Amino acid sequence: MATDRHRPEYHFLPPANWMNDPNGLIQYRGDYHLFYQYNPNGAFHGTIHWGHAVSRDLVHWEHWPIALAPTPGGPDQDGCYSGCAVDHDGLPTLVYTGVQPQTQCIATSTDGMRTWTKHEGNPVIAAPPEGLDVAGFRDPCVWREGDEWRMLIGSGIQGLGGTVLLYRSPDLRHWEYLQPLLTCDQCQTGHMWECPDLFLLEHKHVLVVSPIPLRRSIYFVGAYGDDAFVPENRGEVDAGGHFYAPQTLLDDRNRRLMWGWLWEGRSKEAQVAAGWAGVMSLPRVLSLLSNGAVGWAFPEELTALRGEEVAREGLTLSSQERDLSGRRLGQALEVVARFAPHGDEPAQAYGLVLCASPDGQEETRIVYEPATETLSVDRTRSSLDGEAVRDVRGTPLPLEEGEGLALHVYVDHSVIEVIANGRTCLSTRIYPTREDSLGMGAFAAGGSASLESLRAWRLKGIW
Ligand code: DQQ
Repeated sequence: MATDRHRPEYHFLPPANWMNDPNGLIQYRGDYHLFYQYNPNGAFHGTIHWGHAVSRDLVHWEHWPIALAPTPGGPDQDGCYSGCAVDHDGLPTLVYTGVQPQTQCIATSTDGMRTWTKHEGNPVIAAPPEGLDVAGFRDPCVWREGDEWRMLIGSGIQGLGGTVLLYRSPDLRHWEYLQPLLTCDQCQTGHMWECPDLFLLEHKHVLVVSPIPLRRSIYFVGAYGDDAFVPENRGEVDAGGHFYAPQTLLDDRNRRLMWGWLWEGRSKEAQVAAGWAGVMSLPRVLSLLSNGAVGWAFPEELTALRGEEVAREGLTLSSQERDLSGRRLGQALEVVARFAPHGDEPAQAYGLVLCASPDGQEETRIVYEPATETLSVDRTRSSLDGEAVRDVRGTPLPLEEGEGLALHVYVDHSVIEVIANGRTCLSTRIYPTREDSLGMGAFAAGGSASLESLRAWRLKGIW
C-alpha cells in the first residue's frame, strides 16, 4: 500500500481492511483514545470488531490491539456495532451494540484500556421498550448525570420518524427506559437515527444524529434538562456527502473535538482491490456561534505537520490559475486562502482548484457563487476513472457585508476536507488517475475576484 496513490498519509486509518464509524472517543490519562468499527477480514463491511488507536498529540497515532471481537454464541456474535466509552470512577467502560437482534452490551478494562472483558450479564439492555415499534435500536451514547447515568439509543418509530430513546441507570448495568428525547418527522430527517451524540457546548446542548436515509449527519442545538431536550436550531455537520456517524469528546483543554467517518467514493470492487476502505476525518474543534449554529475549526496541533511553504498575496484572478505552487507540494498539503470581500459586480464564481493536471483534464474545484451564496465542491472532473463518484455538492454560505471567503483546506491524496469561514464544512473523496494531477491554484469565472492571501504547505505523514 506504500505505493497506493489514494491512501492518505496524515489521516488516521487502520494498517489495512475496512473501517467505518469512530467509536468510544475518550481522553484517558492524557491520551486520546480512538476506537473504530473495523473488519479484520477485508476491505468491506462485515465481521465488525472495535479497532483501537491512541494519540498523545492529536496528530500521530499508535495502533493498539483490537478492543472488541464478536464472541461466538454471545449477543455480539454477529458484530460489535457502534457505541461509546465512559470512565466509571476510574474503570474504563465501553458501551456498544450487539446485533441480530440489536442489544446493548458493556465491557471493562483494568489494564489501562489495553484489553477488555465483556460483562457476563450482557446484554444490559436486551430489547427495545415494550410497545414501541422501532426501526433500529443501536449506537448507545452514555454520560454521567449527578449520581446516575443516562443513555441515548439511536432508533426510529415506525410511521413517525427518527428518534433517540433515553434511559437511566445507577451503575451502567441496570437500565430503565424513560422516553424518547426527540422524535422528528421522517419526511425531513429520516426514519432511523444512527449514532446519536449529546453534549454541552458552551451554554447550549447539541444533539448530533446520522439519519437513514439521508447519508449525512445533522445537529440540533437546544436546551437539555430534566430528561427533556428542546431543539432551537438545526444544521448540517458537513455538506460534502462523505462525512458520517461522527462522535465527540471533551478534552483536558475543554475543547469539544469531533471525528467522523469519511467513506469512499469508488466502487466496492475498487475498495476490496485496494485492500483498505474508510478514513477517519481530522478532528474538528466545535464552538457555538452567535447565531446559535455550530462553528468549526481545525485544531492548532495540526500545524506540526507543516513542511515546505508556498505563499502568494494580492492576486487578481480573472480566469484560471491552475498552478500557484509549482506542483511542489505533492498530494498531502494544507491551504489557507483568503479572498477579498466582493463588490457589487462580483465574478460569477471563484475559488480554489486542487489536484489539477496541467491541461485541466483532471481537477477538483472549491467554488463560491455570489449570486446564490453557495459554496460547493465540484468533482465532475476529479478523476478520469469512470467508477469514481462525480458530482457537485453545495451548501448555503451567505457572507456578511465586508466579509471575504476564507477557506481552510486539507488535501491528503483521496481526501479533501474544507472549513469555510469557520461555519461550514465540506469533506469529499477524489481519485485522480494522472501522475501529474498535482496542481493547486485559484480561479475566477465571469468576472474577477481578488485573492488577498494564500499560504500552502506540504504536509508530513504521521506514520
Ligand atoms: N455503523 C454501525 C452501526 C451504525 C452504523 C455498524 C452507522 O452501529 O448504526 O458498523 O454507520
